[in-house]
Amino acid sequence: MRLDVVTIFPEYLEPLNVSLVGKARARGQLDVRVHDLREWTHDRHNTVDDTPYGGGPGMVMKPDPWGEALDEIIGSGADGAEPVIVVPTPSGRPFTQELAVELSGKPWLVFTPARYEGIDRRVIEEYGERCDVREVSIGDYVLAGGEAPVLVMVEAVARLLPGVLGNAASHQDDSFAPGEMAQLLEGPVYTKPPEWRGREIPEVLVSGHHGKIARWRRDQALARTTANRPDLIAGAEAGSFDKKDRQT
Ligand code: 6GU
Repeated sequence: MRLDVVTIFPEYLEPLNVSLVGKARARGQLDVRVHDLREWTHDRHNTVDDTPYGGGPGMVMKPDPWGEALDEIIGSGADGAEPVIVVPTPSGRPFTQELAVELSGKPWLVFTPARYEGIDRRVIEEYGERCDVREVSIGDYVLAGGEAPVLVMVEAVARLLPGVLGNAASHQDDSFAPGEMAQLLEGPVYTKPPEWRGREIPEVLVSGHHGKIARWRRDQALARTTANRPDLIAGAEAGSFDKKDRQT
């Protein structure tokens, strides 16, 4: 998968050299290209923003540098290849595991994190007519720019790529993954030693009884979801609960 990021803070994307994403790059599973938007400015001050038409606080990112950057980057793809353009914005559609899975199936993503009050609307319109453009928010709070959301989205997508996670099964039971535990948060986990500061692990986990362990894990997941995300329980279909699920 190819990933391009256009930003005025390329150094903010340094974490893409580390850990899971960094290793996927080193192995050639990810081709990540971070670009400085100011390379597509032509004035002495490398201006990327200006005052908003209609007045109001803050600054708006000018369309020209974005247009030149995106034309060049999109044009650099293989014959006829078109990226999905992901525009991080608090006004976008929610970034979900479902969207991460969809994006992980695309060959090429271009991220356009903005600072200030966002990008001149005409840029989104223009590329919306040429490519698949997704305006995406990572949650109901406001950040100073889209760079941290790009780190979040790239990590969520990269770990779904074949061969990127050590164990392909390790995202099968993720919170929010489809399947038997769909809509449930993951329960607690334990490792050695069996007793730590007088605290013992739940006995069922060393019982060797796989049915009982599965039942216990599901009850833990239900309890945690009820406490932390009651909206997920309320939104789940009745059919996603079995008769042994304790209803609270
Ligand atoms: Cl994608 N950008 C910004 N600036 N703030 C956000 C966001 C994105 N998602 C949630 N808050």
